[in-house]
Amino acid sequence: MKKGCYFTTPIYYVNDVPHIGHAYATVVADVFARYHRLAGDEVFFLTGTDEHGQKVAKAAEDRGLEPQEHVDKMVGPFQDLWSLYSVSNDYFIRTTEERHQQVVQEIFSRLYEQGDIYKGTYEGWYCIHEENYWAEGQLVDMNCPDCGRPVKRVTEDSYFLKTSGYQDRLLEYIEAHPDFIRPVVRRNEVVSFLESGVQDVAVSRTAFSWGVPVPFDSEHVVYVWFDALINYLTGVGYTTDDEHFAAFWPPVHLIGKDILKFHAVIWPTMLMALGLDLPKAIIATGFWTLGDQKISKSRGKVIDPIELADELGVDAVRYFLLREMPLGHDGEFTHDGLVRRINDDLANDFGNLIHRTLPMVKKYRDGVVPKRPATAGRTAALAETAAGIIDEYNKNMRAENAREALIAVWRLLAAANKFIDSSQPWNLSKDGDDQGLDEVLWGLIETIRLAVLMTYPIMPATGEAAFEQLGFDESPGDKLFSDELVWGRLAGGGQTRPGSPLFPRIELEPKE
Ligand code: ME8
Repeated sequence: MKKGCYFTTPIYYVNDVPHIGHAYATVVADVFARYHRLAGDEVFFLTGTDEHGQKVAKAAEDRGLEPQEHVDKMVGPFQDLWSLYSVSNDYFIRTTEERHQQVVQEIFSRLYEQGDIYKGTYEGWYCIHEENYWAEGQLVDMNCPDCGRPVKRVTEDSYFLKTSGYQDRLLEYIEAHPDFIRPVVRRNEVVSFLESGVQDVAVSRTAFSWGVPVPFDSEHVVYVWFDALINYLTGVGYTTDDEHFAAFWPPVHLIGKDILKFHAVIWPTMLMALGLDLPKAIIATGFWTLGDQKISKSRGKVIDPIELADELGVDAVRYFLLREMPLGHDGEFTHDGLVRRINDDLANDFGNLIHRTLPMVKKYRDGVVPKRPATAGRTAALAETAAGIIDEYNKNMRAENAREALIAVWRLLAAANKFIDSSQPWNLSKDGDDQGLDEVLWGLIETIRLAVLMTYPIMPATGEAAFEQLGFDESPGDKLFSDELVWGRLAGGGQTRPGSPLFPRIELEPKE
C-alpha cells in the first residue's frame, strides 16, 4: 500500500469563537492536503477542538454553563468556519469524545507502568491562560513570561513525565533531521532550550476536575496538553484502526510558534516513550498582528473571518493568507493589504489574463477554443516557461513553501500577459494569419488552464468557476496532476462560457 501523507492543525481551545489567526494554520494545512491529493498521494487531514482544561472550564463557568454544555455549543462555530473556508479535513476530533479519552487513559497507564510517568509533588507557578507550568526563575516580574498574566502558586501531588530522560536522544534526532523543526529559527530555539536542560513535566492536576481522569487515581485529571497532543494519535486510528494508523503515521504538524515547545519537546518525548516514529515535520507559523500586537481575542484584537469572507470572498482571503507572509514570519493583517493583493494579483494579473483572452476567443473564433496546434510554433517559448514553472511549483509545494509556489505561478501569468502584447492577436486576425491566431489563442487558454490548476489548492471555488468559463466539462480536481499539470494536454475544441469577473476589483472607500 502507498504510504500516506498526514497533515494536522492545532486543535483549538473552545473558550471563544475562532478568529483569523485560527483560520491561518488551518487554511495552510488544507492547502497542502489538497495539493497532495491532486499529486496522487493518499491524504489524511485532521483538525479539531481542545475541550478540556482549566481555561475552558473557566469560560464555561463565566457563562453559567456546565463544561460539557459549553463545549457542545462552542464547537459549532469552528466546524461552520472550516466549512465556509473550504477546509477539506477528513476528520474533526473533539478531545471530549469517548474514543479519545480511552486512548489518553491507555497511554497514561502504559507510560506509568513502564516508568516514564511517576508520582511526585509539584511546586511552582501555573498560568491558567497558557495552561502552562513555570519555575519561579522563568517568571517575568512574577507574571507569566508568555502572556504577562498573573500566575498562581501551586503545590500539589502530581504525575510527572520523564522528559529529562529523553533530552539527549531528542537533541541527536534534531541534529540528524534538519527538516524536522521548521523554520530554522524555531529549530535553533528548541535546540538551545534542550541544551539548557529540561525538567520533567507535570502531567496531571488535582485542582479541578474538567479533564480525562487518570485511570488508576481518581484524584487526578490528565494535564490538558498531554491530553490534547494525543489527538494526533487518536484521530488517525492509534489502537483503534491499526491499518489506517500504519498507512498514515507519522504526521506533518502545522502549529503556531506559541505552541512550539509542547510539540517539539513534550510530544516527541511521549512518542519516544511509546516507541513510535517522531513526526515528519513540525512547521511553526508566525503570527498575524494588528499594529504590533498578536491578533488574539483575549487581547481584544480580532478580525472576524466570517465578515471578511462575506466582504471579499473566501478564496481571496485564502490567497492572501498564503501569499502575503512567508511561512514562519509574523505579518501585519491590514484590510488595505488584503485589498491590494486582490486588486493587483488577482484582478490585474490573473483576472485580466482571463478576461482579455476569453473575449478574443469569442471575437475571432465564436468562443470555440482552437484545437491543439500540430507544431509548437509561436507557443514554444511560453511552453518552456510553463514547464519550468510547473517544476518549481511542485518542488515548492512538496517542501511546504506555498508562497514561493504562488510567486512562480505569477511569473507564468506575467509571461502570458506579455505574450498577448508581443504576439498581437488583433494583427494576426487583420492579416488573416489563421494558423498563427489559433496557436496564440490555444497557448493562452492552455496557460490559463495550468495556472488555474496550480492555484486550485489555494482557491478551490474560483478554480471550479474558471474551468466553467473556459468551457471544460470537468472540475480542476477531477484528474491527477500527473495527467493534467503538463503543458500541451489541452485538446481544444470546447465552447467557452465567459461569465462575470472571477476576481472583481475592490473599490476602497476614499479615506476622509
Ligand atoms: O494553543 N496568528 O489552542 P488555541 C497566527 N489548544 N496564528 C494564530 C494567531 C495569530 N494571531 N492566533 C492563534 C491551543 N493562532 C491549543 C493547541 S494542539 C495539540 C493544542 C493559531 O486555540 C496558532 O496556530 O490557543 C496557534 O498555535 C493556535 O492558533 C492556538 O490556538
